[in-house]
Amino acid sequence: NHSSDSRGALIVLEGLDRCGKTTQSSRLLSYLEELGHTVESWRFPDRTTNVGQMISSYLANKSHLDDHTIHLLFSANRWEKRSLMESKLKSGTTLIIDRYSYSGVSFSSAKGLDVEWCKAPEIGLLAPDLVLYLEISPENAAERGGYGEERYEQLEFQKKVAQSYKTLRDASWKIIDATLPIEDVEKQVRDTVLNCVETCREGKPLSE
Ligand code: T5A
Ligand code: NA
Repeated sequence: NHSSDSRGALIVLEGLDRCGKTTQSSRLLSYLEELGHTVESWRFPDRTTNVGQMISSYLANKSHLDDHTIHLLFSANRWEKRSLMESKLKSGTTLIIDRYSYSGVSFSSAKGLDVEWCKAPEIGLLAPDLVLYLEISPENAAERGGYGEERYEQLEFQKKVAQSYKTLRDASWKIIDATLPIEDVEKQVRDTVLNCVETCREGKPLSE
């Protein structure tokens, strides 16, 4: 029984490679659907677009790109979804997004690119209402299934990414212990999102 202009929440999952984002976003999607919310799960990179295919080929080590170039492609991939994102949120759909601008900045700055330069192309994208950071040590993540298949899945690099993420934390972040069993991680996620979804429904403004 909420007003017609109530909006959906923009919920982002972040963390090192293999921290469990995909697992948790599909569980969160089912949970919110069961509660009667309109919800979609998205992910970045969105590999279905032309830009996304260039990114996917780069991540699979099938192509090589300058560090600045790939950074801007990741950002462009978010920009190409921005207007759809805004219309979904405004029409009341909650979006659960697997990686967003924080990934863009932390992975590129871990390569040594200037952090302010990395942030610049993200300015004007929609700001998340909640960032769930699935915290796990790089060593622990490396023990999980499928590790090492893509470009950035290397222990020494993931250690640098973890350090960059630490410098990006802000008030929208909630740190989740991602080393626990899947169901326990899920419980922490559930406990955090409901309040956020409610605040957005009640009219918290969307920001950039
Ligand atoms: N990137 C991305 C940038 O550099 N810039 C950007 O702007 C963006 C958006 C691709 C890469 O691109 C970089 C970051 C990445 O290196 P991706 O496709 O999201 O990004 O790649 P990953 O983060 O590696 O995604 P994965 O699907 O590989 O990992 P997830 O989603 O974090 O983990 P998940 O859920 O698939 O789980 C991994 C394994 O662990 C198990 C699962 O069963 C699975 O086998 N698992 C658990 N095991 C024990 N306990 C738990 N609690 C577990 N949860 C899951
Ligand atoms: Na991966």
